[in-house]
This record gives sequence, C-alpha cells and structure tokens, in this order.
Amino acid sequence: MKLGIAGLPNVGKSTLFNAITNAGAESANYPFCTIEPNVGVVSVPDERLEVLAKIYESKKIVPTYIEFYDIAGLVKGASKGEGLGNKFLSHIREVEAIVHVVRCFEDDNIVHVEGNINPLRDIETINLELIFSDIELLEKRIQKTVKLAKADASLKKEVEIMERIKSTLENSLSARTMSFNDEELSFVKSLNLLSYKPIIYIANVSEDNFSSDNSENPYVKAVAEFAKSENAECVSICAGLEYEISQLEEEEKKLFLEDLGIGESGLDKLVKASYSLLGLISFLTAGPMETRAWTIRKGTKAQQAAGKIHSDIERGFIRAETISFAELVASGGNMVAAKEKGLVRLEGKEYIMQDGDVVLFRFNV
Ligand SMILES: Nc1nc2c(ncn2[C@@H]2O[C@H](COP(=O)(O)OP(=O)(O)OP(=O)(O)O)[C@@H](O)[C@H]2O)c(=O)[nH]1
Ligand SMILES: [Mg+2]
Repeated sequence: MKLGIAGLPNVGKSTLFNAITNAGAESANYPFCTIEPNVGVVSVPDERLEVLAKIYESKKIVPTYIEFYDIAGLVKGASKGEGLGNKFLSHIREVEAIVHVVRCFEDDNIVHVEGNINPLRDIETINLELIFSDIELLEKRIQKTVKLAKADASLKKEVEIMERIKSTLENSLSARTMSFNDEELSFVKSLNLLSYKPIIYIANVSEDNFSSDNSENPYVKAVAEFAKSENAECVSICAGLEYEISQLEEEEKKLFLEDLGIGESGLDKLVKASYSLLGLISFLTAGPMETRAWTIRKGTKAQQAAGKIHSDIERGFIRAETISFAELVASGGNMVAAKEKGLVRLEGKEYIMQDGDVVLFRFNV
C-alpha cells in the first residue's frame, strides 16, 4: 500500500516527504536533487485511538501505517526518456496512488524549471507525460492482444476497451476521467495505467500568506478546480512550513498550530486523505494491553479482517462482536450498557466491515 509523491523537479516533493516521514531525505534548491526514490513509513493519524485507549485503560496505542515514496521530478519529454524520465515513470508505476505536488509558492530564489509559477500548466505537463507513457503501453498491448484474439475471440472485448482508453488519452484526458462497468474494471485495473491511478493534488502554497483556509488563493483555486474535473481531491499545504512544524517537539507543535489558528496540520489531513484514496479503512481492537487500528480494504468481510490479526483467528472464526466507535462513545464507553441497549452486534463471517468498527473476534482453534 504505497503512494508516490510526484511532480515537476524542485517543487517541494522531498520537503513534503520529510515533513510527513521525518526520514531526512535530501532536499535542495536544484532540480533533480532526488534520483533514487526515498521510502518512508507514516502512521495514520486516528483520534479515535486515544479515546478508546482511555476507555479500555490500554497500556499502548498502535496506529496503522502507509508507505510514501519520494519520487524524482518529471519533466516535459519524460516519456521519451528526457531527464531519466522512463526510469522515474517506472517508479510511479510501482505505487498504488499518486500524490501530485504542484508548486503554488512564489520564491524567486527557488528555481522553477519552466521559469514561472503556473500550476495548471505544470499539472498538464506531468499528466501528459503519464498519458504518453500509457499510450505507448496500450499500443504494445493492443498489438499483442489483436494477435491473440485471432485464436481466442473473448479477447476482442479487451481490445475494444483498450482502444476506447487510448482515444481518451489521445484527447489529453487521463484514464481516471473515464467510467467502466464492473466487468471492465478488473481488466482496466490490471493494465496498471499511470493516468488511472487514484490521485491527490497538493497545492504547495507560500508561507507568506499562509492560513488554514487557502481556498481563496487563486493558485489553489485553479488546482482545486482541476482536481474536481477529475473527481480527485486537492489539499493545500505549505511544505516548507510543515517541515518546520514536523521538527518541533509535541508540546511546541500544539502551541504553534494554535498560534496559526489550525487545529489539524495539513499533513494529518493529507495522510488521512491518502489513506482513503487507497480505498483503505480501519477497524479497531481495544483491551488493557493495547488499542490498535488495523488496515483493510473497503468491502472486506469479517472473516478476512480477522486474518489481519492472526491466521488462526481467521481459520477458527466464530463471530465478530462489533460496535461502531460512535455508538460506543455515545454509550459513555460502557460496553455493558451498550450490550444492554443491543448496540453490540454479533456478526458472522460474511459481514462487511465498516470503518471504525470496534471488534472482538470469537474464534476456536
Ligand atoms: N519558500 C518555499 N520553499 C520551498 C517550499 N517547499 C520546498 N521549498 C524549497 O524548494 C527547494 C526544492 O525542494 P525539494 O523538496 O528538494 O524539491 P523536490 O520536488 O524534491 O525536487 P527534486 O527532487 O529535484 O525533483 C528547496 O530549496 C526547498 O527548501 C515551500 O513551501 N516554500
Ligand atoms: Mg526531491
């Protein structure tokens, strides 16, 4: 489950990566500072854990994690090999979703590879490279499948889907702007197209006019509007500032955020949005030893979810005693009271887990 941080060179990708991961990746004021991707593991902020830990008097809290890749900057011509482009594109192909950093900060001291600030042009530059790379992939794949379809007519459908995607791409539109039926979807996903990967656009704004609400900033507006056209999300942050904040001690951090009038740092917002972008949700377990969040894909059934904790629990699954976090809190954190009110459900193995389910699995081995 990893996300790749992509964008033009020198737009603040490594700065953002370091702010999220504290990994200390090299960040410098020149393009192509990053060549090999940096990998960082980030815990997913979840306020529910602290509440549960209090209720259960847990000794420790174990959050869940996602991985970020800090990828090298792409430039125009990347899909034709410019600036090690093919290598960098292959790094993007390995991730499940893209965090696209777009420069929205003015700073004459920081080189912009295109000379000036223009978020929409930059988005288009990157997206076109992803699109070109996808077209090349599709052309090869179509050629191959057409041959195979001579012996196996069922493959004609695949050719038809690929042709349809290719013509969308040729109109400079990303594959993620298209819709597919359930049957087509698994094939489309298997193509692993860059322009079909889920994406979040990050408007990297300047520290000068920073506020918790940047929605009136014209650069941010432009990025947000574009994101909306792709049904994607846009988060505005100031990577430079977030990096500074990430270097502070917990107490200082709180004061600083209060000072700026922000309750939640942009990074927390970003990490949460990334988590849901990957189609992930958390179920929670709690007891005196630990309160813990577990990652599953949306739509996972109770028995498979149990397997996240231990394969024995999955194998010997009997039922899942489940209550939603909200209902537990509404019952004053009192499980006995919640049970009396009938809020604790006994779910079977086919139950589709919901985000924030607090679960006790009963099993038998
Ligand atoms: N003023 C300002 N400068 C920033 C901000 N974010 C990053 N920078 C600066 O921009 C320069 C490039 O930042 P990096 O994080 O190395 O950029 P990158 O996108 O990783 O660059 P490559 O790895 O070369 O593609 C550094 O000098 C940063 O300090 C910001 O929010 N405000
Ligand atoms: Mg970098």
